[in-house]
Amino acid sequence: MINIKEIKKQLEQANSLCELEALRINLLGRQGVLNSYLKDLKNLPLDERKKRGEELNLIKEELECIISKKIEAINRSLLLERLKKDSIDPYLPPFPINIGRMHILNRVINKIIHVLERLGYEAVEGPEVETEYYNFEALNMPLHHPARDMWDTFYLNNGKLLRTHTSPIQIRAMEANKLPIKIIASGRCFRRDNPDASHSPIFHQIEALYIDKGVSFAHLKGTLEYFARSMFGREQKVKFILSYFPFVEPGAEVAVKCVICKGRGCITCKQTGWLEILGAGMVHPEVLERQNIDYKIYSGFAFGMGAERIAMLMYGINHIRHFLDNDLRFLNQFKYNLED
Ligand code: FA5
Repeated sequence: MINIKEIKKQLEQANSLCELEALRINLLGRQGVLNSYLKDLKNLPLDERKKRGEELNLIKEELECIISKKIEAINRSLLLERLKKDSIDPYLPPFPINIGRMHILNRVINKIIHVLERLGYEAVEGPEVETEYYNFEALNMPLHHPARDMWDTFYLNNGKLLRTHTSPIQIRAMEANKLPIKIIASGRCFRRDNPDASHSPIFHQIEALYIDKGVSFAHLKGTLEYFARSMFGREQKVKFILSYFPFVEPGAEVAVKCVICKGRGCITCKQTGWLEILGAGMVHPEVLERQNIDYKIYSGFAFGMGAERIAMLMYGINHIRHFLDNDLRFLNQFKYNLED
C-alpha cells in the first residue's frame, strides 16, 4: 500500500527543482509508483476495483497539487535570492539617456507638407525607380528632346532610371485621380550633378500640382507667396523670374529675398540679394492633352522645390553635405520647438 505520509515528507524535504522532478517521475511518471498500482486494479473484483480506483485518483490529485505548490515555493525563494544578490539602488542618479529625434531635413519636409496641406493639398507618393515615359516623355520631352539634358540622369541596366525630379508624380496623379486634382509629393531624387555646396547627387524635392477649372498664374503666385511667408516669416518677399521647363508654359523660377543677408548681398546669394528655391509654372496644354484632360476647360499649375535648399535657408546651413554626414555635432544643434 502507498505510504502517503512518507511521500509527503519526502516532497516537503526536497529543496531543489531537480530533486522535485525526480520525485515526481518516481511517483506520477509512466513507470511510477502510482501507475503500477493503477495497472494492478484489473486483478481486483469489480466492487473493490471501483473503490480502489477512486482512492488512487484522489491520491494522484493530492500529489500533483503538493508538487505544483512546492515548485512555486522553490521558484519564489530562488527569485528572492537573486533579487538580494542583484539588488538595485533606486537613489543612484540615472545614466544620461540620449533620445533620438527626427532628422532636421525630415522636419523641414514635414513642415512644408503641413503648410501646403492647410491649403487643401493631399500628400501622395511615387516610385524612385522610374520609366523614361514618366520622367521625360509624358512631361513633354520625347526621346532626343534636348531639354532632357537639363537633368543629368542615372540610367539603369533594365531600361529604367532613377527619377531626376518629383514631376513624374504629376503624371501618375493625373492618371489615378478624377478632376479637380490637388496633390503634393515629396521624395528622393537623383542626378549626376557635381557635388558642391548646394548640389548633391541625392537630394529631396517636394512637388505640388493643382488642376481645376479657372486656375490661373495669379493662384500660383498667391500660393507661393503664402508658402514663402509661412516658411521664412511674414515679411518675406518673393520674386518670379521667367524660366523654361518643357512641361509648363509659362515657366518661372521663384526666388526669395536672401534670409541670410536680408537682401544686402552675401556669398550664399552670390551678392544678388535673392535665392532661387523652386521651379514652377502653368501645366503645359500638351501634358494635359496627353492625359485626356481638356485644356480648354481645365488649367493647372505645378511647382517643385529642393527640400535641402529650403532647410539651408531656414537654418543658415552653408553646405548640403551636412544633411548626409550623420555628424551628431551638426544634428544635435536642432532642438525641437513648438512649431515642429
Ligand atoms: C525641376 O526639377 C522641376 N521638376 C521643377 C518644376 C516642377 C518646374 C513643376 C515646373 C513645374 P530644377 O531642376 O530647377 O526643376 O530643380 C528644382 C529644385 O531642386 C532646385 O531649385 C533646387 O532647389 C533643387 N535641386 C536641383 N538639383 C539639385 C541637387 N543636385 N542637389 C540639391 N538640390 C537640387
